[in-house]
Amino acid sequence: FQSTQARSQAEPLVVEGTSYPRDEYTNATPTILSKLPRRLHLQPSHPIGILRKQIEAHFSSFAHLNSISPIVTVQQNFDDLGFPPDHPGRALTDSYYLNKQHMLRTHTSAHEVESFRKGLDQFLLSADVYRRDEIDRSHYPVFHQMEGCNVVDPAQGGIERLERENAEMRSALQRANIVIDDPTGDETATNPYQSEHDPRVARIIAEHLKNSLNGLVLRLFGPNADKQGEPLQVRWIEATFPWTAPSYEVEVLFNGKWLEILGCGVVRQEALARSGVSHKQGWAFGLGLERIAMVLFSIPDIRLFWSQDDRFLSQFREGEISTFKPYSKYPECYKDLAFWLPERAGEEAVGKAWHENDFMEVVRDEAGDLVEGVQLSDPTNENLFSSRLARQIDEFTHPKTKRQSRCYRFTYRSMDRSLSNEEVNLIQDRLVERVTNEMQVEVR
Ligand code: FA5
Ligand code: MG
Repeated sequence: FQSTQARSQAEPLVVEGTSYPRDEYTNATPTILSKLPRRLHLQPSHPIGILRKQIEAHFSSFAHLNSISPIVTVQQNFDDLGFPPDHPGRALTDSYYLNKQHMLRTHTSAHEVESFRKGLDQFLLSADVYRRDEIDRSHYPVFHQMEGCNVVDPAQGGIERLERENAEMRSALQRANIVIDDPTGDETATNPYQSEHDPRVARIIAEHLKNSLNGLVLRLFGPNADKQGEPLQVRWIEATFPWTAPSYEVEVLFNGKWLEILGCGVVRQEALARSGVSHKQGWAFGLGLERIAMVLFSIPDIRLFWSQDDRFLSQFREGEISTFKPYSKYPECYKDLAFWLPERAGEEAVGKAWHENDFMEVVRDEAGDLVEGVQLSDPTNENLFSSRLARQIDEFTHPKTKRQSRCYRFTYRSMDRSLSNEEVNLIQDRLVERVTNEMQVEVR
């Protein structure tokens, strides 16, 4: 953005007492940086803190790390984990950078290598993570993840220990009211064991990972399944992460919907070697705390986690999973905005000049949590809002000039109070001004 560049040579960015010289990568906004001190996962009677403690109780023999700064190097977040240089996650449109070297972590895996290097073998690490994204009821640019890692030294009887624990966990799961659909079973052509692993050992580690996580899912979701007398349903899906092989995702059926709760896998020996512990082997997972908390506490909107309204906060008690009772919803207010995208020579240039996430960032910066959703819309057909189909209609290209037009509908609503039309107009006016000045679009 021009405004960021204009400031670039001036004062450095000061975050949590450290200063970071700005450069062409700097894209972390004040709105985003204002979330850093909140530390929701450390609050004992906040749903995110309550859920964290429940999972820690399940992995009680693990070390529990909870106060690691969200500012990491690009090396920690991507390079150490083997992300290729052209991985889309690295793009300025997807991640928040303080500068070329420093960023807000996009996942808790950013701390795996340094933790292994410190000699940590079994640990849970919970933290706030930051990603540039769309705006809706289940996406927010800050959320919380928990990393879980378990590595052992085969020369110290580590594999035999995993085998003993597998036998215990297997029989506990057999007695439980759970149906596990796992077509990922042994290695497959598309999800193979690592070539440097003995297949017997790789199988033991993968089974230990699966038993541990099936047990966790049972502990978190099981009581709800019991109430209805129906078994809890879990399914395992093949996945890919640059630092694990084989890799999986886990989904849980809850209220008739499959919910993706985590990604995981057997840690690649390259990552362990980078940590100076190439003699160890083991597994890692990363789960999303909001996704699980929304379901367990019946919280309908991800923005509520950030509410400081007593009607939200007073509903939760340390150590208790309770059902959230929505308080009166304040009325919503719609605003439409249509504009032409900047004109560029080639199509490639257009793609580079305009990215929707940049637009969303300006929206978040001006409207903060008052905006509930922003959707491409067709002003002539109300029913198309929030549908992916709407994109085809609302990305209109002028047949002669080839200019592209966009129409967005903004839904404004406060979680805590009634918004006046004047207040919303003021926000919308500022927003239009910034979009016009900074993104070279022409409002229609
Ligand atoms: C990861 O972030 C990997 N670091 C997970 C991992 C760890 C893999 C260790 C292997 C070993 P992913 O981007 O899929 O993967 O996110 C993991 C979980 O975070 C998801 O399953 C989901 O529960 C949660 N999550 C991801 N994006 C969002 C979002 N925008 N809002 C809320 N939760 C999210
Ligand atoms: Mg995923």
